[in-house]
Amino acid sequence: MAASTVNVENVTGLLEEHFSKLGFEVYPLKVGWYNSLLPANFHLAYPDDTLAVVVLSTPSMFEQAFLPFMEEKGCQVQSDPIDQCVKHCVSSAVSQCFPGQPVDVRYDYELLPSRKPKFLAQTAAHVSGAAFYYQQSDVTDQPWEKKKMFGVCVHPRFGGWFAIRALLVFGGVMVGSETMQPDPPDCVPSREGRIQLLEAFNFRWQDWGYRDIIPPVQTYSQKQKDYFGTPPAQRFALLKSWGFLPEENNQPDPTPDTQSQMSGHG
Ligand code: B12
Repeated sequence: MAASTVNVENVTGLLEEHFSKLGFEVYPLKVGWYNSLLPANFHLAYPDDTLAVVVLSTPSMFEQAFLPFMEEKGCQVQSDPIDQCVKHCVSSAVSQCFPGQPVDVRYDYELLPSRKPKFLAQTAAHVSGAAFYYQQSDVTDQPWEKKKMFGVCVHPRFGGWFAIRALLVFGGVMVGSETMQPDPPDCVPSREGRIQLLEAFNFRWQDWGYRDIIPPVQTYSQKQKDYFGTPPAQRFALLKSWGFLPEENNQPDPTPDTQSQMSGHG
């Protein structure tokens, strides 16, 4: 597609068409909406009106994209299989939908040399209107004294049963100034609900209760729960037991501390 004909509607339209059968959702945003909330060291170095698109995985990504990916490419997978699958899906979408066009693709698991994430997934999801980002500061009269509580996004349809996978920045594609920033649906409006959400996410995230803070239209299948419930280091063994990887497949090298905690974000 020629750069001059590219606009927000056809970028999101093409991506939606490509991704809809793979269990991903896409939401457009302006770089300026994102940068205006962040300190300079997190800014995306593009003009404020530049188009970006945040990509989420929904519960059906596992069956619609991941299992078929493992079936086809499983033998070649060396690092985190979900990350590799997402990368494969996003890079094929970009090269098929926008051949020859420069698109800056950033994945949730990628770090800058400074060890900071390449983009803040939750802030991007919030400003695109995809999922409200509930932070400590959204609770009045906080009960936690000085403790730092990590924030969590809630999707209006999937609750916590989704992940934020990538940000695509379309340098040179500008969003019209008439486009208003959408407010994400505030699905957890009460103080009590927000306390419950943040405590479940920070203290009991392993039991996944935070994901059901609102009734979701769909959750992860039992197979997907088994996968994400398995520690990352043991997932290759689980995939082998499902018949995906050849017995002789080498395990990847153990990853350094923060990386190994972060990989396998489901
Ligand atoms: C590092 C990281 C971790 C670290 C540290 C956690 C943290 N939040 O810092 C560790 C390893 C502990 C971790 C753990 C988990 N993580 Co984690 N993690 C990340 C990662 C890679 C970066 C987060 C980060 O460093 N943020 C930096 C801090 C400074 O950002 P911040 O607190 O949001 O602060 C900014 C905002 O406040 C903003 N801001 C200021 N004012 C305003 C106003 C508004 C309105 C807004 C919107 C923003 C805003 O400015 C601040 C920066 O200056 C993200 C993916 C990504 N690329 O973003 C996933 C991510 C946050 N993790 C995620 C998950 C699910 C988990 C786990 C449950 C693990 C799992 N297996 O799934 C656990 C649970 C957390 C816990 N209880 O400990 C999900 C959260 C999904 C969601 N629904 O929100 C993410 C988004 C990954 C994903 N692919 O979806 N994680």
